[in-house]
Amino acid sequence: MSRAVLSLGSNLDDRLGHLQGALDGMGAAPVAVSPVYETPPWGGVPQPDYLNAVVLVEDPARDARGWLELAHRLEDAAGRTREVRWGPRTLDVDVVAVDGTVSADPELTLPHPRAHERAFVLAPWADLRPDAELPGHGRVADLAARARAADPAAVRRRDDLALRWAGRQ
Ligand code: A4P
Ligand code: MG
Repeated sequence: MSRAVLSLGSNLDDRLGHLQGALDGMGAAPVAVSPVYETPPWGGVPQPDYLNAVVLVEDPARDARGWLELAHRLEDAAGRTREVRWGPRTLDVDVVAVDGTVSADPELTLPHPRAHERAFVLAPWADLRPDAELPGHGRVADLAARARAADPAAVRRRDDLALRWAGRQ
């Protein structure tokens, strides 16, 4: 059984629609879907605010590389283009963690090298699994609290927006 944590982000066009399209494209893999957060852009490139969410997925047939392939397929389906690193995008799907895997491979670094400092990943993940561990960094709820304390404006939960999902929570 392979379990992964996927981070979804969008800051162009129909942002919620892009997140919903990604979730729908995951088929039966999602086992938990986070609330949606509005987040100012991280990384210094001027661009619109993002909507971000986290999805926990399981699929016995997918290894770590298989989750990255799914991420890229979902980004392509949303018409994602790559012009500027950390620039605006219709859809970003990052593989945050796969089981307890640790890897420095630049094609698929695990856990995601910037996840531990990103409130837009940690806050939605902590809503779902506060006691989860980000390998090498600690408990997700503690990391989320630290990131939010460092920048209280980094995430704002949008309870007026929600991803539609028929599975169990
Ligand atoms: N790659 C390596 N490890 C991973 C991983 N764990 N998950 C490689 C996904 N990809 C991984 O990605 C560049 C390369 O990273 C890929 O070839 C992949 O094999 P990319 O998607 O082509 O480019 P990118 O997304 O612009 O670059 P990067 O460095 O992945 O950016 P991030 O870290 O994804 O940041 N601000 C807010 N508020 N919310 C956001 O969602 N997202 C970004 C993108 C910037 N600022 C943001 C947000
Ligand atoms: Mg990315």
